Amino acid sequence: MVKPAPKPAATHRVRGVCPHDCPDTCALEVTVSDGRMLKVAGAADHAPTAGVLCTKVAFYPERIYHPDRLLHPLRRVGPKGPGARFERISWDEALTSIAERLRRIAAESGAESIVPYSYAGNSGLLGYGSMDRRFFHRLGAAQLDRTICASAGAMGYRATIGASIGFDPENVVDARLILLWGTNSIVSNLHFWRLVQEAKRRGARLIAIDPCRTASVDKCDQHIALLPGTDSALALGLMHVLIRDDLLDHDYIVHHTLGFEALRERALAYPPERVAAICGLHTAEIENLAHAYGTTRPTAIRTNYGINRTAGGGMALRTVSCLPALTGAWRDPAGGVLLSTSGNYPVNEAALERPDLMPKPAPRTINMSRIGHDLLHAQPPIKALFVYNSNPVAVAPQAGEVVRGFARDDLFTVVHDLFQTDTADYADLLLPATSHMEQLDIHKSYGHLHLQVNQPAIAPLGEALPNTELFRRLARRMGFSEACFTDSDDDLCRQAFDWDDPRLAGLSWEKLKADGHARLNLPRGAAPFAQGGFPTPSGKCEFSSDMLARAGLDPLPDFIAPREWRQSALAARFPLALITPPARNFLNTSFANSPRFLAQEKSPSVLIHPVDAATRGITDDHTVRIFNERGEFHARAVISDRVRPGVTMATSIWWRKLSPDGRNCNEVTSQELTDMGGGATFYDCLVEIASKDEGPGVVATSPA
Ligand SMILES: Nc1nc2c(c(=O)[nH]1)N[C@H]1C(S)=C(S)[C@@H](COP(=O)(O)OP(=O)(O)OC[C@H]3O[C@@H](n4cnc5c(=O)[nH]c(N)nc54)[C@H](O)[C@@H]3O)O[C@H]1N2
Ligand SMILES: Nc1nc2c(c(=O)[nH]1)N[C@H]1C(S)=C(S)[C@@H](COP(=O)(O)OP(=O)(O)OC[C@H]3O[C@@H](n4cnc5c(=O)[nH]c(N)nc54)[C@H](O)[C@@H]3O)O[C@H]1N2
Ligand code: SF4
Ligand SMILES: [Mo]
Repeated sequence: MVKPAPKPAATHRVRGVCPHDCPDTCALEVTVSDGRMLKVAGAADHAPTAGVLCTKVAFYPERIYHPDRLLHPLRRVGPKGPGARFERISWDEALTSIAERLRRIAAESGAESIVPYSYAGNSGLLGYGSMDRRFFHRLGAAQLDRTICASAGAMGYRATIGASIGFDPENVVDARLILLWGTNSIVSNLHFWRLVQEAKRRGARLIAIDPCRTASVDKCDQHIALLPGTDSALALGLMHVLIRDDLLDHDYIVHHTLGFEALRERALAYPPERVAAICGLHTAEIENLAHAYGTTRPTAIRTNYGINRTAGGGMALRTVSCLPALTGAWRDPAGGVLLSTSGNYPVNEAALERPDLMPKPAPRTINMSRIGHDLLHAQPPIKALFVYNSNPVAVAPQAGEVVRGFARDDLFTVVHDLFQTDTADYADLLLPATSHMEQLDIHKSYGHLHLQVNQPAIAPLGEALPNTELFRRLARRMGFSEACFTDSDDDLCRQAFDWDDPRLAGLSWEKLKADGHARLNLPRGAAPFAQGGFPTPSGKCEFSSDMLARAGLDPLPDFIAPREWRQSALAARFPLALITPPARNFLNTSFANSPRFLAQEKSPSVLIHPVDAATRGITDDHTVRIFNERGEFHARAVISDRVRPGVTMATSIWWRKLSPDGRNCNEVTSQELTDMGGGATFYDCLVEIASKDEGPGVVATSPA
């Protein structure tokens, strides 16, 4: 008798959302069979995703079922740091010992000596900040100022435009001129790039403004390779020419802007010759760019956070975002500027995070971009650190100090993650986190205008818990009896938005849950500020800002030079400007422990211009030392004219322990802050590079 062939296991599809800190917020279709995730595809019915994923997430089952996933709570045995060993414990033991330690530390040193440390490793509204915030607020822990990425640019942009709102990215296909200003879209905003390509097919001209000739720049019509941190000078130079040659929309300026006369005076102090010298450009590049910008319609500027990582990062976004109001580019649906779309969503943060649970007066605030410094020097001292959604030992600036801070024997550290990251090596207790495939969440986006629901596709692996459930359980252990600590994830999703807001008309949590995604109720093909109506205090585009004046800052746009260049003695010793933007195959440190993507990126590398390499005797593909007063890391030299002389570029963010020298680029970055928003200044970093004389560069060790 012939045995019947085994029936193929039934498969089904679950709707998910990519949780990574990426503007695209793709809608996922997860194929599941027998409780196991088989594959992930981009949802075809979600316009921004259009059925396409980046390569990182297209191989998502490899991340979810990575052999190194943490599956059980662990307690460290032996010393902190690389090579740390852990033993398995039960959740009951883990929660009991965390609750005991936190209670004791709060009693002895005050709850303010406990610091939560999290960022956007999970960008869902529940995963990013909900039950965790309630927990730390109720505990009276220090507040965390989440400045590591976007706070400077967001504040500069808000001072001008009023909120993180710009042109609707879907409209960009109709632009005639697109400025890609400090954004490598192919790497970090792939789905916007698709729209830019469509615009190009329809005849748009693309101009990239970037110190490096990136993969995206290769596909543009023109490249303006300015020096890093000089964007506001370039924008002022463009304004100068627009004003001098009267390429202005006077009617728009009169009705919809504030402070033009003062801006005019400021811009007239930035003639193209002066700007060319600051930016390292030719005068003609500035003149021609201004003329193209002032005479083409529609004109769109896509900018990103790459330009907010030097001392004047806030001013950079502020100054660039003044441009469309001068030429009236906002009148066109495909015109204006876009930094982020996140300000379009009526998120109910107060309901999600419950700041009302905080004691009064409110506990102190710790700036996450200075965690190294504060672990070593804050007063009163930090006694406990609770890390989730972030990998500070690898991502925070001036890693030497960060590592010394984390290594403190008297510091109690809890880390909740999917993997044993560089940070996890310093944990007293290491807790397993579920992936997004294993939990419910609701999403806004910072690169499009849709709301989305992430449904759990599979059961939690091992004993992993979502952030929400971890803090729900901890709250119970701590005896927090407020009703909000029993809210389910479904309750939290319902609380996440103000459903009565007109932008959500016709939507409810139930309907969104059934449909999977929906566009905000904003008119399609519209221009947000065609008739003015900026969400600023004056309702106008504010060339002059009272908000900034009140904060003791210059109310007008200006050029703020990178901090380290201003110090000529420093610049003489460390003459190269290092920028460390995202690598294509990593997402910050996520995916940087994947054998597939490590193989793609090969090894930490640094781009050096042939002239700079020759004067230093550096040969291609050999290991070099990149160093300054803060520290040193090693990378493979790639000699290339993709960077200009004086500028070097090393893509980020490698895990330290998976790098040949056990360090990464944040050894040399600085903990100084930006002009606005207390932001990190990763790209305000002077270094020197020397040959390491070790033969060809070493390829990174693969974890699996
Ligand atoms: N593949 C991938 N995608 C990512 C990330 C990742 O790590 N990998 N990270 C995500 C995160 S957290 C963020 S915040 C976003 C956005 O992250 P951003 O940091 O904005 O990254 P990019 O859009 O790549 O833009 C950086 C570009 O700006 C250029 N640049 C650097 N300094 C300057 C400057 O002073 N002026 C100008 N004009 N250009 C400059 C760099 O050369 C680079 O090409 O990307 C997200 N997407
Ligand atoms: N030199 C240099 N440094 C930089 C940058 C740069 O351009 N150059 N970029 C900066 C920027 S823009 C950013 S945003 C930061 C990013 O820094 P991080 O936010 O630290 O980076 P990620 O790798 O996105 O996420 C960190 C961790 O969150 C974990 N995680 C994911 N989902 C969950 C979850 O649901 N629960 C828990 N508990 N953990 C989860 C991941 O496994 C990962 O280990 O780095 C900054 N550092
Ligand atoms: S990382 Fe970005 S492009 Fe890739 S799937 Fe996620 S949202 Fe989409
Ligand atoms: Mo970021």
